[in-house]
Amino acid sequence: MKTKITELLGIEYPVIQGGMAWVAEWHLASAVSEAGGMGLIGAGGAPAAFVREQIHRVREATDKPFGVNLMLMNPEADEIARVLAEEGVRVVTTGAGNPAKYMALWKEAGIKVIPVVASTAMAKMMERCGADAVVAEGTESGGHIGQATTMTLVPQVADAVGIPVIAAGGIADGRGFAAAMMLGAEAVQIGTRFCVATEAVTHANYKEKILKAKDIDSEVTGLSHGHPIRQIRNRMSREYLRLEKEGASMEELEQLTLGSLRKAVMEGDVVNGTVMAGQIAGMINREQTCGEIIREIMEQAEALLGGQKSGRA
Ligand code: TUI
Repeated sequence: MKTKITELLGIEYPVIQGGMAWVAEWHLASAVSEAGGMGLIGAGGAPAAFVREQIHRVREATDKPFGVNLMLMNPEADEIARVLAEEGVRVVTTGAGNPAKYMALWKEAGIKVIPVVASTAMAKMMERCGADAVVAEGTESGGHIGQATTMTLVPQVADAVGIPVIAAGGIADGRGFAAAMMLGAEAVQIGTRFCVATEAVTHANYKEKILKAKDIDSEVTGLSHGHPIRQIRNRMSREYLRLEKEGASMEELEQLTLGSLRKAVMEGDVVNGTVMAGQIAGMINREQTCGEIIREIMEQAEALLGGQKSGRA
């Protein structure tokens, strides 16, 4: 399937992998890219040297295009931004902030820059700064989220900017893909389904939480201090919400969740750790390889978009 995004990025299918902290390292990124999508290394909160090493690992594993997601709250964001330019990474996506100050550096290095946005205002600002495309990420997504739903955000961002729009949040199969195209997207970004991919190093306990989750098993913490995080309900999320209701300070809440994503993803502590995942987790019931996931989504989407949907008219 050819779209403005497959052309821009030189990929076979308009499927971008989410830049999930801890989960999106070289195994997953290279597997998604090998399967014809756009694999991403998620810098998350990692140091710059780790990100550089991950870039080298992906290059050893695949010749296909891949990118890096820079989480802008990373304390080494400035250093990582320089590493991405030095390494000549083809594509950079950004999350959880405004990447304007890195734009000139990255454009000079020939990098395609795709900020993740959660509003039309941010999308327009990014277009003015020289972004090549934007990811419009709805509140259905896992992790750090905005307020607008994918259904409302994607068409409004598509109307607001001239650059291509990638839809994210609540998309995990060919139906979601086809719907995103109808809303004006040129590609989709998928996180939660890739989080349980065979190639993802996500701990088996974390994968199981996603595979067993039902439609309403996620909740949002951090609304009171402006850093909302969607995660699957567990002891940690309940404790956080209890403290938040009692008016706990931001410092106290930060202390509670320090290292909690790592604890869940790497150590498999899905009771006291933070299990970030999107609302679509309820629909994800099988671990599959990245190749199987992408093929399944594209076959289903092409049947729907080609008007070949079976059933009564
Ligand atoms: O970045 C994400 N999702 C994330 S990052 C993350 S790592 C983390 N770990 C622990 C605590 C906090 C974060 C987990 N999930 N998605 C992209 C995204 N960006 N969603 C929303 C935004 C966003 C929000 C506000 C982008 C820009 C923005 O602008 C604010 C500004 O600075 O003007």
